[in-house]
Amino acid sequence: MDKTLLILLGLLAAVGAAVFLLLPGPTAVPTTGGVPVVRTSAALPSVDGTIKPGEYSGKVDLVGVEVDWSTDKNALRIGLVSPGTGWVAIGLDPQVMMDKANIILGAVVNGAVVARDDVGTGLFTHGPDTSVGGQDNLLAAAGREADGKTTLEFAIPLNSGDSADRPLVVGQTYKIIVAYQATSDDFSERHSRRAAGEITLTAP
Ligand code: HEM
Ligand SMILES: [Ca+2]
Ligand SMILES: [Ca+2]
Repeated sequence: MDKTLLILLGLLAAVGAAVFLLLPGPTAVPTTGGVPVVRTSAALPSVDGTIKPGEYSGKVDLVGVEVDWSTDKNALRIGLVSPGTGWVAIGLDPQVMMDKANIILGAVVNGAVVARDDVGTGLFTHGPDTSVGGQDNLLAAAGREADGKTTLEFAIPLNSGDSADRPLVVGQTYKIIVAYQATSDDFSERHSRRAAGEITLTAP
């Protein structure tokens, strides 16, 4: 083989190895949201738009909205069932009223789920994390509308590392707010009913 070619090949291999070593390793949770890519196992709730009995470890009812939740090492999975056909939302760890809550909203529009990672931007306002320099950290979302009810299931990182979110710690109890719209899928439409409660994140 030609000597220059050998040197070139050697160089290529060295550069390849260097790039490989410099690449960041796989992170536990992706920091950009979007399409469902979630590690699932039989023991974990699957984000498929249907909540089966016993699928989640915790459950509470707030103004007619069923809230189910489970944690694993890195993620919080939530299932919501609202008595309406509009949007449904949960806000985690608000400071005052809606402010600073990590709000996830979802709606089923023409059979497809639309979900967004928001933040409480004031006492009665919220907006996408991306509008305040944060990221949409939804790992997965699925939904279903049937018999006048809306089911939303989603997963988020316990610690997104996002400036718009605060880390969630297993073992802690957090205040939550829940709201739904009876008929409108428009996230800027105010709730029909809303309530506050709390959840304790038990170990997986
Ligand atoms: C554009 C959407 C929204 C608007 C315009 C809005 C507006 C308001 C307003 C005007 C109030 C005070 C009056 C009332 O008690 O009804 C309120 C309270 C409240 N909202 Fe919203 N809201 C929106 C979305 C949400 C979402 C997505 C959630 C939950 C995830 C939520 C949770 C609450 C709660 C829990 C309260 C009561 C706070 C308290 O009294 O401590 N809201 N909202
Ligand atoms: Ca958020
Ligand atoms: Ca976020």
